[in-house]
Amino acid sequence: MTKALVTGITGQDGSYLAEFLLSKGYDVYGMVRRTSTINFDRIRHIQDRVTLVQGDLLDEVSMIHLLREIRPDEVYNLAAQSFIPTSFKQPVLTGEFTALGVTRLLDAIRIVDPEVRFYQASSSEMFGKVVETPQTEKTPFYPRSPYGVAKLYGHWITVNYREAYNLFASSGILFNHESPRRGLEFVTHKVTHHVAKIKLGMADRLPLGNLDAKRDWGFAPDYVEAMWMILQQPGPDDFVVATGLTHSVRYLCEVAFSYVGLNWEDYVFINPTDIRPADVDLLIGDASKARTILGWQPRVSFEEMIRIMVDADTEALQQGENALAYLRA
Ligand code: NDP
Ligand code: GDR
Repeated sequence: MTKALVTGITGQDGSYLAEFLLSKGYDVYGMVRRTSTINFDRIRHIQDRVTLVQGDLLDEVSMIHLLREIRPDEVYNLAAQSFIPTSFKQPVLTGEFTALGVTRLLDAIRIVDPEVRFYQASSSEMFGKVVETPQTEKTPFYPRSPYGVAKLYGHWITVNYREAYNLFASSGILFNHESPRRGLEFVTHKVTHHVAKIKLGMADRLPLGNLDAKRDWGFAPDYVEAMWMILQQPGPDDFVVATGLTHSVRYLCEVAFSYVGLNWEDYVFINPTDIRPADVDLLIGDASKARTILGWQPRVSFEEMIRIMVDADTEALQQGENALAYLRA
């Protein structure tokens, strides 16, 4: 049985990746950090089929112990401080988790078992203030937030450990991907959750920041499949994973509100605190390499995904539970 260790298993991608690996017959281990209140909402339905182990990206020794105990064949590093506004408020902590955390894990792999196949969750945020459109694996980087800078470090240290120590260390440069399991602070889920609340009479306004920002938004379950495909290749490499389409936050509002028969302009207002010190205006990925080499392609369209998210939020709110309640088995 192939063994996989997933860091960040309690996050959006970790939960979908764990499900996907289980469906492929993997023995799945998930690294979780110690908290005073446990929040396993996203993995509750698979908790009895995965093994949760304690560790932290800040603590290299904890990861050395885990690798020695588990002896995984594949390691997926999805853990990170992943919210960009928080990275402006906590830039040093973001660097510790999202940048240096990658080195700690790679070093632990080098010490314990250099044969491990390693996946790094790189991000389209590394392109930031884009110098070329659409963005490919060869597009120069220009990050626009402490998060983007930290991800760029994580990306290059992965390349460096591949070249310096001959590790099977690959990265997926994933563009934004969303789902009903997305954190409520990210713009797609913020919008769909508010739309559901407004429709149900539980809210009457939606504060937002930059409506002109454009993103290449895909569906998270499609994207975790690409992560697995990247580690099944004969050698390590980097791949852009994206839909090739871009939409504005304004269009996101139009799609979500019109789905429940409402006009977004009646509810949305600009909240200055939701505007970032520096933003990324436009992202659109060219995933030709992933399509050709991995045979990967997205299945769910942006509009369909937003409708899925509005429906999931509406159902959860109608059940009188919190927005993630429908994830529980
Ligand atoms: P989430 O924010 O939903 O999940 C982040 C995960 O990291 C959580 O499980 C969190 O644990 C864990 N974590 C955070 N800090 C630490 C730490 N110090 N030690 C151990 N675990 C930690 O992110 P997503 O699932 O959306 O994204 C997965 C990865 O992909 C991230 O690295 C993100 O930066 C990257 N990415 C995401 C994209 C997207 O559009 N979603 C696009 C491109 C890249 P806890 O539950 O305890 O907080
Ligand atoms: P992003 O996602 O920053 O691209 O990072 P987010 O959904 O937070 O923002 C997308 C764009 O929407 C604009 N925006 C708002 N964003 C939020 N969160 N809240 C608002 O009220 C709002 N109003 C407008 C933002 O300014 C931005 O331009 C995500 C994360 O998952 C990263 O970890 C990942 O690496 C990248 O996607 C790819």
